Amino acid sequence: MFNNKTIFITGASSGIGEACARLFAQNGAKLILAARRYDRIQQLADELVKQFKSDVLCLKLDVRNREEVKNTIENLSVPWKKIDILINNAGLASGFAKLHEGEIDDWEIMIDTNVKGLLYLTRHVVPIMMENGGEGHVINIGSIAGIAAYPYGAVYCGSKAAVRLISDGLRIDLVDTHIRVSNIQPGLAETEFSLVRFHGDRDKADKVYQGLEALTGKDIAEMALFCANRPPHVQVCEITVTPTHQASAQNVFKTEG
Ligand code: NDP
Ligand code: 8X3
Repeated sequence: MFNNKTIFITGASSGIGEACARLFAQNGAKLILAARRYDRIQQLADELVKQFKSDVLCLKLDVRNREEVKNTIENLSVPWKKIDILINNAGLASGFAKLHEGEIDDWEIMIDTNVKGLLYLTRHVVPIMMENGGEGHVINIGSIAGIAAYPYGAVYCGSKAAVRLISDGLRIDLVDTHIRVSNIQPGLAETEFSLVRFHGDRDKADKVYQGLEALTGKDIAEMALFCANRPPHVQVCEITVTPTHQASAQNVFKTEG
């Protein structure tokens, strides 16, 4: 389905990004996998090469580092420079606190990754798409946190609200091209997300998903695949997807126990 298409996935070392890598590989795409944990993406690449004979390029990349993003993309060799789809997935919540009691370092990490990192990648990849005849697709992983704020999440929610409007703005800027822009807004998905948010506290992380059948990374990857394989005249602007027992960020039905 994606033969000869190159998909650049940020945050491919875990969760939704890893699931996107697996699903797009299964569907014949060439993959550029980026993350800070190089060993993880290398291991994933080895698996995908074995399983699907995929063509994979691994990049150790911290999306917060503006120079690193610029140099990495500029230095891509010719066959890899034709990027068809960018999945801006790298992101995180760091901390869970009232804004006036929060750790400023947590805010810096979230805004630098979720907002500025996504902007840096987009700034350097979209011109490549423009050079490729104005064809391409930017798929951002936003969140239902970007639709309505919830307690103890003001900065994370703000960062994902930014992703929502940046996606809308980019779509406006590219309206006279064939480049599509999609914003996927998941609800609770069981990945390493909560472990990262609670700074490695496994008990707190597990409690987030207890009593609920949460989404999986694969569920979200399937949304990305759906956006990507629409006919060229169809642009999926936004998808909001939650577990069946989640109606909004704050309205979740959980079973006892
Ligand atoms: P994970 O923690 O499992 O994965 C996050 C990924 O982001 C990792 O691969 C991590 O790689 C990467 N990442 C984090 N910081 C950086 C950085 N500075 N540079 C490069 N890569 C980075 O969580 P998810 O898979 O759940 O999260 C993926 C996206 O989905 C995020 O944007 C998140 O906000 C969003 N989301 C998640 C939801 C959920 O409930 N899980 C719901 C809604 C949205 P590494 O550490 O190796 O760099
Ligand atoms: C992650 C989903 O509801 O924990 O963006 O913020 S939520």
